[in-house]
Amino acid sequence: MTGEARDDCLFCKIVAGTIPATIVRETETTVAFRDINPQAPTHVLVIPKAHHESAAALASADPALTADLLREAQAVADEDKLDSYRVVFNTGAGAGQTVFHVHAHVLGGRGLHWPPG
Ligand code: IU
Repeated sequence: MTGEARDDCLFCKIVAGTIPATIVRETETTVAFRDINPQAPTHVLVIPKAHHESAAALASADPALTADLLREAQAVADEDKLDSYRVVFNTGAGAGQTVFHVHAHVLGGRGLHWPPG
């Protein structure tokens, strides 16, 4: 069920501390950690501690928690002193989602082109 930790979910394991991650911020509801395969000087993933599969599922289940992710994205940008940054929610395998525990990619520290490809 959405919201409950899953034994087979890598990001639930990062929340639980059983898989290592370079955590940069933690709140009551969220964890932010550096992506292991960074695509920009700042590439941080902000996740809810509760398991939700996608941004869409999270927005339906818990709008306040969705807002927490976006506030934390700004906090990450502030800590890394970014004037501008991009937040990406890959949603669905066709869009590149590989981990089905919702995560906001926070990218910055270099020029970011549009369209992203
Ligand atoms: P995606 O949007 O689902 O493709 O993003 C998953 C990201 O999780 C991807 O950028 C991976 O490099 C990253 N990641 C990580 O930071 N730590 C991990 O243990 C695993 C994946 I597995």
